[in-house]
Amino acid sequence: MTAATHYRACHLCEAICGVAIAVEDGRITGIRGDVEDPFSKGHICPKALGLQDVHEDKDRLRRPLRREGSTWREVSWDEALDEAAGRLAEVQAEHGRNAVALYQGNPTVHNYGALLFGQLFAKVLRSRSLYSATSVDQLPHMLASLLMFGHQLLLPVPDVDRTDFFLVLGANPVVSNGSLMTAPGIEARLRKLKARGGRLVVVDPRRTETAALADLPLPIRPGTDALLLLALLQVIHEEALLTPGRLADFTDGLGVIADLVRPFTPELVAPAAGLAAGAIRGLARDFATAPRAVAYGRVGVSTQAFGALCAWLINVLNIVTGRLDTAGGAMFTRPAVDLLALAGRIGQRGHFDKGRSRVRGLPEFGGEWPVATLAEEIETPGTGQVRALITAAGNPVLSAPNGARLGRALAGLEFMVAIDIYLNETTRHAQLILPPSFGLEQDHYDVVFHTLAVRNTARYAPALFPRDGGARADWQILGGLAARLARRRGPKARLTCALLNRVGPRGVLRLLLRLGPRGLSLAELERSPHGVDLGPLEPCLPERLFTPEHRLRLAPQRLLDDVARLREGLAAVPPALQLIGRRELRSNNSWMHNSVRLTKGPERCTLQMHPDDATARGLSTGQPVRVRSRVGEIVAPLEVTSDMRPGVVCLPHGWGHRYDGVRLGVAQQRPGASANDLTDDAEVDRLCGTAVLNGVTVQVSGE
Ligand SMILES: Nc1nc2c(c(=O)[nH]1)N[C@H]1C(S)=C(S)[C@@H](COP(=O)(O)OP(=O)(O)OC[C@H]3O[C@@H](n4cnc5c(=O)[nH]c(N)nc54)[C@H](O)[C@@H]3O)O[C@H]1N2
Ligand SMILES: Nc1nc2c(c(=O)[nH]1)N[C@H]1C(S)=C(S)[C@@H](COP(=O)(O)OP(=O)(O)OC[C@H]3O[C@@H](n4cnc5c(=O)[nH]c(N)nc54)[C@H](O)[C@@H]3O)O[C@H]1N2
Ligand code: SF4
Ligand SMILES: [Mo]
Repeated sequence: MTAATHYRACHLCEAICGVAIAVEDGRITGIRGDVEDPFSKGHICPKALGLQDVHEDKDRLRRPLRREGSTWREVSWDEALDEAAGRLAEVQAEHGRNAVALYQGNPTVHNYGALLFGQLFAKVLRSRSLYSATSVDQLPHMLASLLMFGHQLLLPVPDVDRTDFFLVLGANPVVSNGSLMTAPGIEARLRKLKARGGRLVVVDPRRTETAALADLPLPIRPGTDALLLLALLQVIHEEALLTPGRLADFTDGLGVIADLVRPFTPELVAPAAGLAAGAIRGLARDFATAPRAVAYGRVGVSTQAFGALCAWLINVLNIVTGRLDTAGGAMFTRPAVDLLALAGRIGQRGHFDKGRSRVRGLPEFGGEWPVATLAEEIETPGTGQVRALITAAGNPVLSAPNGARLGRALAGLEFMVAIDIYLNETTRHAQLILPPSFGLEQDHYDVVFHTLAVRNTARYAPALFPRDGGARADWQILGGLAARLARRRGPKARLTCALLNRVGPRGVLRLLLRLGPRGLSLAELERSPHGVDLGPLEPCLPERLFTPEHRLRLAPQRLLDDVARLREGLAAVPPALQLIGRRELRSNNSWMHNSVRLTKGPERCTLQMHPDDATARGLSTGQPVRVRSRVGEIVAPLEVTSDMRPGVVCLPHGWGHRYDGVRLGVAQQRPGASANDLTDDAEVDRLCGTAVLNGVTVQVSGE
């Protein structure tokens, strides 16, 4: 019998916890937290066990599948890749390059091979029809960084371990384990903040697990955070609490902001935001006068009607109070692989609105269109109509707004290929499914989340298991498709593909580490299986800014202009019920519901509603209720709870495993309903095209 312990970082969420996986005779016998990981110090969440469950899941696909009528046949890798590349090339030859679209989903960013080779594939595809989960997620934060700091990836991270005052808007890190804030064991970090006398304020329409820890929960009306932020800034200006400090030396637009915020008094915004003016005023004073403070916002503020304004104003609040680039404030990392610096050096800093989408005229961001427009791009005839699609690690039927419509659109494609480990709600529409090996069969380095971490660390792990007979990694599939397309493109593309396929992601990583600010070698990391600590975040401005002359742009015109739209909304009568989302600890977007361990217990896909709203409709806990929106309706069991703000109901996303042909035996037994059968693809943040997934108008009645 051979027994060993393998150390790696869990790749399931942004927290990158170190895990210790015990293996005997090629089988996992236990997964626990790696106490020697200098960053996560032994913390894991229940999902870590899901690494084993997904690895061993008999529904997980292991061989390429080709759809033949209503059945699937296993085919060889060469056959599958040749056919996929051939069909994509045909569609492009007949209808133009943009007739083939690519959608890349969330697991891509947790898999450096998929990330690097996804870029290569997109380049060789030469289509402008690119989509990803960014436009249902962090796009507004990236846009704010692009417009203010000159680089879409230069994202500030809240220095939670050193702050005295943590203002959280629209995030639930105790459950999500943090986002755009890699901080394993965040709950313990928040408890430490409080133990050292610090304060936690959580702005959220729901009393979440994070809000439950707060000194001050502020149950805001969905979609009104930008108004709250303007009012906080108004008080700070009116009461002369401005303290930009050394930031003033390289900040443009302080005066513009002073003028902008003047009318937005707490009294003006309080009724719309559903908060007391006194509470807003008090919060502004406390934030501005705390020794160290930081404002931070996530999904609840980015996937709403004014996401870009929120992301911007959070940065503004941090800047005018001198909290940016200072310990305990919002800081930037110096990661061992500094992709953004490398990209910045060759002029790739991101771009916005360099073109408009064909059907609805939504702006591009970073070379991608908002996924809210994908269904209509498939359905609407004309030059540039999308007729074929590649999905890579994405499940947009459950994760994009009006997912049911998107599903119908996918059914009408001429050709679709999915790179995915499951036959699910999205991939069932493909003609070919190319399943990659799962995480434990791949080596791992987090190029993205070390960049967003509250401490500089680095960690590399080799594959735990060999890829079983002939399985391929995401990068090999993407690289294989790219190489086949490249044959039709010309010598330069051919050479690039051949070279990269030869070097592989590991070779690229070795180079990226060497080129990085720490000059690390892969060998050093391999000798440190628990990861290496590279120290706390350190001030780096203005040098790290990518704007001309390294100046902070506090008042970009595009954002200023959008304030008029916000102001119009002030007078609007809010709908009787607004839907928001939630995440829960044992679930990961749409794709971990096939684990018995993670899904057993009480039904999780419930509609939460405040008792007053339930009484008014004669509804009670446990009964199935019908939820309707402009685009669709679902039925879900009701959960009456005073955790909800009156007028707001809450449903998690990622459920709805109800379709024929899906191969998810466990998930299908408790399918739940999809929140994105209610979210509306017509509703986007009009400035940047990000989907409005929170604050959706709905009606609820008994079944
Ligand atoms: N209503 C509502 N909708 C939301 C959100 C919300 O809060 N509310 N959140 C949004 C957010 S933040 C995000 S990031 C998106 C996510 O949107 P998506 O990325 O489209 O969806 P996921 O559910 O993450 O699906 C991941 C897919 O990748 C597959 N997969 C898992 N691991 C691998 C792998 O290693 N390789 C490959 N090739 N495939 C793999 C899974 O089987 C699954 O099909 O959803 C968004 N949608
Ligand atoms: N367990 C688990 N962890 C995850 C995931 C998961 O599915 N499950 N998904 C991962 C992904 S892809 C991401 S992007 C991160 C997301 O990480 P977070 O953003 O921390 O997670 P959410 O739970 O979506 O938090 C959003 C919060 O915004 C609130 N909210 C909704 N509308 C509004 C509003 O208008 N204003 C304000 N102020 N608040 C509002 C919601 O009530 C919710 O509590 O989590 C990651 N981690
Ligand atoms: S918190 Fe995230 S990274 Fe840590 S064990 Fe859970 S899923 Fe994995
Ligand atoms: Mo996300």
